[in-house]
Amino acid sequence: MGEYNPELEEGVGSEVGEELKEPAMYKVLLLNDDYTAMDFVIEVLRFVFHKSIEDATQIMLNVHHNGVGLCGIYSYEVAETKTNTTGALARERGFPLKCIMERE
Ligand code: TYC
Repeated sequence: MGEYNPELEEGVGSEVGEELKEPAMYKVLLLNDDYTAMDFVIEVLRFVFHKSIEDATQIMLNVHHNGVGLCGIYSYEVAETKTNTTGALARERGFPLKCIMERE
């Protein structure tokens, strides 16, 4: 997608040697709401984020109790794809589930 990608930004930070730095990483977070089915959240964590049933259940309950939970940390492109896929699946199923990405 041709959206804003800070990795491609020029100017400040684009100094000699920049290419030797590790690429920025992004947290993908799930937000709690009162309507999304717990089973659906577990499904998303299993199939989009490749979590085991046990880990997916733990992350879902963590979000349910604390309001937010970490799904994983990825490169910009991977984080963006997982965030968008989660949003699309939720919309398709009629759930208000919110998935966001945040620079580490
Ligand atoms: N709070 C939801 C419920 O009680 C479950 C839920 C968990 C929703 C995690 C969103 O990211 C979420 N059905």
